Amino acid sequence: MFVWNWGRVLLLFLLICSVELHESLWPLPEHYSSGDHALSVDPALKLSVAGNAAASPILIAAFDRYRRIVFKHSTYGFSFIRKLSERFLSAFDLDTFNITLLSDNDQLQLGLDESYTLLVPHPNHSSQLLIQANTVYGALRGLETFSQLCSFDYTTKTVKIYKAPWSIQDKPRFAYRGLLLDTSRHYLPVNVIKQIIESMSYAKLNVLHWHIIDEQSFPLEVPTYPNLWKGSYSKWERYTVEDAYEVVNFAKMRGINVMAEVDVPGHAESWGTGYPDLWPSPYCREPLDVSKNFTFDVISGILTDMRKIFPFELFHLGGDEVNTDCWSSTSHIKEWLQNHNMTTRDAYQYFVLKAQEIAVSKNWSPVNWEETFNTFPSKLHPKTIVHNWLGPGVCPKVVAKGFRCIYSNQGVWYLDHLDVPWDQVYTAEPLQGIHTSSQQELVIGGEVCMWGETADTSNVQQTIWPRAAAAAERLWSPRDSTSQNITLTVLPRLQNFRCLLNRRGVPAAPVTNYYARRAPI
Ligand code: CP6
Repeated sequence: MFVWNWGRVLLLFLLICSVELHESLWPLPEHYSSGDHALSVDPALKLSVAGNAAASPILIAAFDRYRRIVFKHSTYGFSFIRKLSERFLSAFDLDTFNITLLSDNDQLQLGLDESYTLLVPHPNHSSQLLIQANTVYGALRGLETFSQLCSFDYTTKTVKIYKAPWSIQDKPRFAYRGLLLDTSRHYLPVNVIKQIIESMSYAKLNVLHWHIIDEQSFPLEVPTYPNLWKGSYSKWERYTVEDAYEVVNFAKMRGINVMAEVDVPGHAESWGTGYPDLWPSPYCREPLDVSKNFTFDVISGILTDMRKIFPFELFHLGGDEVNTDCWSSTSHIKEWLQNHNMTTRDAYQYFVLKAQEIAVSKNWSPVNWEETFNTFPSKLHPKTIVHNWLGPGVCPKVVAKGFRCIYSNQGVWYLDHLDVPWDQVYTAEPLQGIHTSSQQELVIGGEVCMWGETADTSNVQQTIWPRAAAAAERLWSPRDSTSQNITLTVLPRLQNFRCLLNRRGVPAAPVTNYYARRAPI
């Protein structure tokens, strides 16, 4: 009995210490090695950029952000004597950050090169940190990793990197690492969206899927059809075109793409507040009226206006949960179906394909929820990316047909499902059931979904975090880097990342297992 107790105490002690001693990186890099030296970092750390993008504003702004994060506790200049001695005795081990960019291409696109090498030297060898990356976005990922190596030493009041020298070679496992935000069920102010984008960059997520509009509200300004945003909850709960630009640019500065969604033909009731002709009838308001050219004129107008705001090559057209009862029960649509010799299922296909053509004509690759594939798999435009959500089964079928796929299995990656514990989020596998490498390559990644019915400004960030981070590591780190006994190998590191989010001002919730079992120690 006593022996067992002491064993448990010792185990607990080791666990607590391991939080301190274990690598604290999240998500885990592809390759890394470390040593056993501690280095101090100069708060006046100089940025020295070599290569093709000597004055990249994205890099310079990022360096400034990370400087603020790393040197939050800086006491540099605290005393005149100390300042003098630091100046002349060069009291810090690391004084320069050398960043080399091999290309000056700062186009944000799917599959862009986010790889980087980060070197923290041996103290006797150099006083320079080093990042080498092919693009500025790779350098941003490297700066995030660097910031996670730094910690404040409260005894010496300096920022230190432990376990130097570090050699880190890293790149993402998947090109698409997304988070869905729903601003239709609850409006989210622009500042809150920005905070979430900022926090995504800490976990190396790189796509914000902005589910802007749905049946409940239409918050976005569309200049071509200015009555559409009459479907907003109020005139304060709206996004101007300028707001949307600001979100996209804020995200770009952090290497994050914004993929907008216009979910048709279902999930669009709010459009009819401004243009009631879009409803089958005032009494039956969904899906959008398939029989009118006006419906497709409006979609075309929305996409024309949105094309100017959203440069990302993917555009989400929804297509999920379409209940066609209003089509078969509204007389003018029923007549139209008969004249065109169409069933409601044919009309659903007709609608989705027509919307796809509009998106493709604007040089977008269309993304659709999986029902479109499940209903007419051979008819979809070849550029289509199918977005999974109904359980884990569809991506194997999608890639077997040669389409690309995004994994979002609602059983594990719907963040509004509060009863899903972190370890189930973590162990979800986008490539489950897909065995050939040519088919695996068609899974471009995955996305966690923060649906807005039960989340608004008051709780959205603590619902996203920390579980979105579990998915972020699944999408970034090598498949088998951390597969065994995740309670011992992963949980302390996730708890550490959750605390890092809190330290940076992100209200991430504690890592609990919610209503499910607690993780055994
Ligand atoms: N809204 C839209 C939703 C959902 C989907 N599309 C949804 C469905 C089921 C659950 C959670 C969310 N709220 N437009 C499905 C893709 Cl459990």
